[in-house]
Amino acid sequence: MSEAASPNDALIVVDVQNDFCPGGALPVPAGDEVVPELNAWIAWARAGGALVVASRDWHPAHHCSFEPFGGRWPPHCIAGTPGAAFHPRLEIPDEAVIVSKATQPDRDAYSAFDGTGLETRLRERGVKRVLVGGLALDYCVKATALDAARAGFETVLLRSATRPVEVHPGDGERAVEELRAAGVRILDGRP
Ligand code: VGL
Ligand code: ZN
Repeated sequence: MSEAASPNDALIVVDVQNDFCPGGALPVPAGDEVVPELNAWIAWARAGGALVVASRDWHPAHHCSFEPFGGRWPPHCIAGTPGAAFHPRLEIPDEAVIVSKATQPDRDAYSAFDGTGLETRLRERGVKRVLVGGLALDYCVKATALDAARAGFETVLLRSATRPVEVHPGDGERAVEELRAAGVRILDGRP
């Protein structure tokens, strides 16, 4: 992006947590490769006075999305555990807004907007445009960007700053096409 960031922009860094990176409980292939990309976007956001939001999957130990409790995923991102911590090289500013999601045992939530009050917080700050990257492209990044577009924010997918988990091959590209069809701008590369 050749444009500078502005206070009307928000960068949403979705679920860049140890459990979604190689070695974690639910690893996204090459998920850690988003870290330097997102650090470049965080620097861009800070330089222009944009808001930085970091979401985290923050499950109770008996979450309904976990296989032992009838869900589809191995247990992951249990609140307060090392697996739920942000990747150690992710440079989250002190002033960032941290959004914890899927915190109720009986309900999953992929989008950073789902049950978090994020839309209201963005509106209160006059945010018009949101840029979305992180993990995983075909789940929480997709859901977050779709919600942002539906809420009327100008929405940009940071394609180089996200990776898919691809339970089914091709899910990543399908997610990109779904986002494009919903009016989301797809942006490759760094700022
Ligand atoms: C996610 C699967 C389960 C994600 C969260 O952050 O994309 N995926 N929980
Ligand atoms: Zn989860």
